[in-house]
Order: sequence, then C-alpha cells, then structure tokens
Amino acid sequence: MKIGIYGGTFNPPHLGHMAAAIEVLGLDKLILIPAAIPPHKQLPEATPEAHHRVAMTELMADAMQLPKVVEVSAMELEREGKSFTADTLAILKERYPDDELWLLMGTDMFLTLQNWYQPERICQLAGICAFGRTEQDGEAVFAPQREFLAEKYNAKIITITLPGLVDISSTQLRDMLERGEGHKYLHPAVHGYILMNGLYGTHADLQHLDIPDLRACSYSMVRQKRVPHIRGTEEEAMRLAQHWGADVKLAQRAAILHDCTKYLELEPHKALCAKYGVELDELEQRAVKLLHSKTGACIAKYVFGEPDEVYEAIFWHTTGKADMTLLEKIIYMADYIEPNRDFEGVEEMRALAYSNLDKAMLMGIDSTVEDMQQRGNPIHKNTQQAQAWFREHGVN
Ligand code: DGI
Ligand code: FE
Ligand code: FE
Repeated sequence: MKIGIYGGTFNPPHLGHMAAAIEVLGLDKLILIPAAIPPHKQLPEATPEAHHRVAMTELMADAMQLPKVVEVSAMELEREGKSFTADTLAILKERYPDDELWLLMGTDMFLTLQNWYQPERICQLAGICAFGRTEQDGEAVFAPQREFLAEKYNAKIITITLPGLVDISSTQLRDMLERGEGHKYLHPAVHGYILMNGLYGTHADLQHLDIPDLRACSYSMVRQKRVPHIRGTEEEAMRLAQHWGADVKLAQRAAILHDCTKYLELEPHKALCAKYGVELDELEQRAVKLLHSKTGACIAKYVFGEPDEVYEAIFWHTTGKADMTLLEKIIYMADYIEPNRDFEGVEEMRALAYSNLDKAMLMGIDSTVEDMQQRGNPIHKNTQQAQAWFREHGVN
C-alpha cells in the first residue's frame, strides 16, 4: 500500500492540492495529521484549540469524498510535548511495516528539510513528495534541493508542480477571515464551522445569516455526502413555494436546515430536546431517525433565529401530521421529491406535487407507511394521523 502523510497546523485547512496528490502519486491512503506545536514556529495568535483544528480537518477530509482513503489522525495531539515528524513517521512505520510511506509537503518545507529534526531518519522512513503551489516553484527551485537531499540523505524524492493551485498562505487566509473575506478558499463546511464557532475573529451574527453562510453552517454539521440532498431539497422547496404561493425565502431557509442534525447520536438528540423543552414520546425515545426533525427545528430557531414557521416546517418534515400548513407540506414534499431522489413512482409524485399537493402528500405518507411496515418499523402516531387526515382531504 502507498500511504501519503500530510501534516500541518491546518489553521485553517483550505482548498489545496490533496486530491491531486492522491491521484498523481497513486496513493491508497492519505493520513492528515494536525500538528500540536510545530517545532519550527510558534502558533499564531488566535489559533483555535486543537480540537477545532481536528474537526475542521475532518470536515475537509470528508469533503474529499474518499471515505476509505482519506483519514485524519490526532496522534500528534495525543502525544506529549513537541511532535517531530521523524517520530511520527517512526510510529507510522511500526503501524504499517510493509507499506510505502510518502511524506507530502509544500515548497517551503521542502527547501528547508535539512533543518528539520533528524532529516536523515525522515528520509529513511519515507519518500518525500514536494508540491509546488505556484508555477514559480518549478524545476529551477526544486532541482538543486532534490539533488542535495538525494546525495546527503539518500532520499527518495518526487517533486510535482501543479499550476493553478490555490496560492494563499494560512496567514493571509486568517487575515481575510477576520475581515469577513476569504470564503472562496475554504470548503463551505469548513467555513461554516469557523462561523459557527466564531474562530479567527469572525463575529458572524448567527441569527441573521445570509443564504450562503446559512448553507455553510448547515453543511458543517452533516456528512458531506448528504449535501447534494440538502441542496436538492432547497431547490425543490423554492420551486414548490413559488408554484403554490408560499414564502419562497422561508421555504429556502427551512430546506437548508431541515437535516442539519441528521448525524447526531441518540444521546445528543435527547440532550437538545431536553434543553429546548421538546417532549419525546415512548417511540421517539428509542427511534433516533425520528429525532433529527425535532432537533433540527430547535437549531433553526434557537441558534439561527428562524421564525416559528420555519421551526414547524422542519419539526414535521419526517412524520408529517394532521392538518399541515402550506410551508410544512412544501418541506415534507421537497424532501421526498428533490432531484436526487430516485424510487419507483417518484415521477408520478413529482407531477402530483405540482398539480395536487394534498394528493402528493398522501402518496408520500402512504409510501412511508408501507416502507416502515416492510421493514417492521413501528409507525409513529403523527405519521398515522397525517395519513388519516390526507385520506380524507387528499383524495380529490
Ligand atoms: O432525513 P431524510 O433521510 O432526508 O428523510 P426523513 O426526514 O423523511 O427521514 C426518513 C427516515 O425517517 C426514514 O429512516 C424512516 C423514518 N421515519 C419516517 N416516518 C417514520 C419513520 N420511522 C418510524 N419508525 N416511524 C415513522 O412513522
Ligand atoms: Fe430528514
Ligand atoms: Fe431530508
């Protein structure tokens, strides 16, 4: 196996060259290692706590959408004292004795490798792969250093220049963030995490976010594979709201946030419900799938300051209920028929959603009930009540 290792402070992790690295080197695995205190420099002021840097790095790793390939290791943060790359590589070599290790680094690091702690040991443990960030980092810069390291340490070296790479330093990026800029250099989920946690001097007013920032925050809370579904639901909800004369902005905001707590475990869900006074019945106490609509509604209202209509629309999006408002139906339906959904009968339901919304609702609820029965899952009473209501009202 070919394993790439990329360390750094990830302060913050930004859109770089890691996907390209995997491809160019043919890596089977890439381990991202957030550093504790780098031996060669002091951390800049306002550096977020290590757990934030790990969380942001994990978001970026997840965003690369290579789940078995990219992983984040907190090994340097768990280790006492300063972390030296040579020691990290030695530990990894023990863990992966039969595999090929490649240490990835940018130009600056590559040009000063001889000044690191135990450079010879580093070069024995791993191949060195240097990435040029700009076109100026081409052969003229790389070649002499490559020869020098090869001769002095018998290093195995690959240098790659990828023109057009994002060329921005973390220092510049942090300054931009403080001024409310620089979003385009970050993955939206990482940006959202920064906003939600007020890192780097961002003082976002979470209660009045514009749409791009609201999206970023929502995406920072979920696995990135869910983002297309959330995006699709947003589009569908806006179309439905336009079509049926509902508030398009509210539909959009509700859709953006509707699944934001989808990946919480049972206990955090229960804690949020307790915190915001949402009572749970016996089935809800144990059916975790039923809780994200409730906790998502709470986050929308209490963290992001969304109005009650948005709260209710998110609250009822999973089970439905009797006598739903137009916005509630729109979010329920948008979730069901958004463009990424693919199930038997989806085209029929899509057409119905724009010709007879109550009929479409009945079709959706019927199909959920049938699905639950097939899986042997209990039907929630709100689902039952929704079904009964739409049977009465959704037939014509
Ligand atoms: O969050 P999404 O996947 O986009 O969709 P959703 O919010 O409609 O959630 C679907 C999940 O909710 C699915 O796993 C089934 C579950 N669910 C919906 N209604 C009921 C239900 N589970 C039970 N046990 N009872 C219900 O009535
Ligand atoms: Fe949902
Ligand atoms: Fe959903």
